[in-house]
Amino acid sequence: MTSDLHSPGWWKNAVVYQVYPRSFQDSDGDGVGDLPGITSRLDHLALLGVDVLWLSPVYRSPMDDNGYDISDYQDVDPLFGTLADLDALIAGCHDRGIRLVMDLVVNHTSDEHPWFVESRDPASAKRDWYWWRPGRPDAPGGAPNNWESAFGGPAWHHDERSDAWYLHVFSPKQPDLNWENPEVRDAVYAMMRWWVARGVDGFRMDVINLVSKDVTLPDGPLIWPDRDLAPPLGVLNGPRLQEFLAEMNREVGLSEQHLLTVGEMPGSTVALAREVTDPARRELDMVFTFEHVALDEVPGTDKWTLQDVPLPVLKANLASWQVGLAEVGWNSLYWDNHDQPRAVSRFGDDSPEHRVASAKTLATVLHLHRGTPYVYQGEELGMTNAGFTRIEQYRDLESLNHATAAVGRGVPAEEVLRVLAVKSRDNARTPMLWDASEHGGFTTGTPWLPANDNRDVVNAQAAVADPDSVFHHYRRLVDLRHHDRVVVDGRFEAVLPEHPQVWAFTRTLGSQVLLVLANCSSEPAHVDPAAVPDLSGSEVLLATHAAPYELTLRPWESRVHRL
Ligand code: TEU
Repeated sequence: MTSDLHSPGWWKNAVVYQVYPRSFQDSDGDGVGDLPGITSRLDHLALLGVDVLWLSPVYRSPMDDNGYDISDYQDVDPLFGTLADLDALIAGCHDRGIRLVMDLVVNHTSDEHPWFVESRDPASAKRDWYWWRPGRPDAPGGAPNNWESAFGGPAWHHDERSDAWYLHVFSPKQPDLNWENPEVRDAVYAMMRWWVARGVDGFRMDVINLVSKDVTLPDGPLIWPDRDLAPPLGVLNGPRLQEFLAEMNREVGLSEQHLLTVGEMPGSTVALAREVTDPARRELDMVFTFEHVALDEVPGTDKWTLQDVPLPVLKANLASWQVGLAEVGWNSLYWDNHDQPRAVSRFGDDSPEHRVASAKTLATVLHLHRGTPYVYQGEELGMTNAGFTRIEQYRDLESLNHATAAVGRGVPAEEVLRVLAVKSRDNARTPMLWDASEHGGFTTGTPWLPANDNRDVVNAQAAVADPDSVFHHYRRLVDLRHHDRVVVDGRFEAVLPEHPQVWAFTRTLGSQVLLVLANCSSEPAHVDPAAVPDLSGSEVLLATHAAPYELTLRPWESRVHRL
């Protein structure tokens, strides 16, 4: 059956659904989601109509970063189940015509991975598998350079055993692998082949553009006035990135077997993405850009600053990727994932009055762009941010480290909490809401993060029962993509790029033209009839509101017209 799922370029017609295992469905009452839980909910994905399940990490892990710190790449953590449970999930997906994509986290391992444990011995054959360096007396704290970790604090950890330092771009429990060493790359490729043989259909590659670094490990520019540490720019998009990607593709047979590959690439530009996703180069199928999810931070700072995003800026950013990858390459499309706040709270209006329409309109806009859309669990219900008001409610190490550091620098605690409530990764990690019961049907025990308060209104059971729900709107969008070639292949053209409220664009394939009109505001918006194609005689394929279809759009009203 699996082979039927793999034809060349199949992922261009596909919609991917991301599952964050910890928060999807608990089956054994320990308050943490698990593999049997996911398998028991596959009919929800089938009803939505998605083609691919991307599974965030379920590998053995000390769970410092919820499984993005892996201590055994070829086993399942007991918290989530067993390898047999994973085989059952893969089979359950394939039975429904859904492919399964694994999260591949190979920029770093856990510090408890046997490779790293061995490498702590300076005489070990694995010493060079990681970035061990002597300290530098003139660098902050005596570390090898001035890099700050993505989770705060220095990116180097001193190991007393050999009086040397190792690099960790993320937490100290996530030492970076040294991809310059061919043995490291061979070990990674062998592990990937093992998963392909087990039946997985592709890989989402965690921070894959960090695997090639500037080997001189140069100090970063000091851009933060209050810190002596700098962003580790030398780890991004290194000189051997494309060589490594091509080698991986060849050695694992990624393109050859038509497996889906998507590289998470913070700091990627359109130009780099175009090269990396050029099918002729056989590197990756698509990448995740970070540009549009960084627009709401103050430039030159970190993510913990708030800035309004004028609609023309957001539209222009997505349009630049559409245009840049129009002839060569392919886009991924996303609002949400396990690291981002909830889209309806961030880009929409999560008030009771506008939540449903704004969630639908954001979905319409995204899914009508050219590229492969990704839906993050609960997005299809219009799930909102967590609404935490106390630091004790947070579990994410990035959020907690930031709070400690910011308070230490004198930022008032209320201000820290205000920003966390908007930006913390835990906003996306509260339990999936299945029904209106105490923990939203996620667990019979005590959930590791509390279920959102609005589960009486926002839950899958209610959404499936209501033909006008956000869920059924997503289902129609998936269906439209599956049945209308113009959604997949049509050329993108922005309309009204400067309009402060309306997101409008056309998609054209041969004589077929679709026009998307979306009011991305909570006020009525007027569209000048002279500025858009003639709508008379057009067919409305999908809309948030019932007719009449006028050029004054109601708050968060959106429509897809076939001209
Ligand atoms: O995230 C990569 C990444 O760039 C993070 O710094 C991300 O931007 C940050 O969490 C946003 O605030 C990936 C994973 O998606 C994330 O969950 C992991 O924590 C991280 O890599 C390390 O594996």
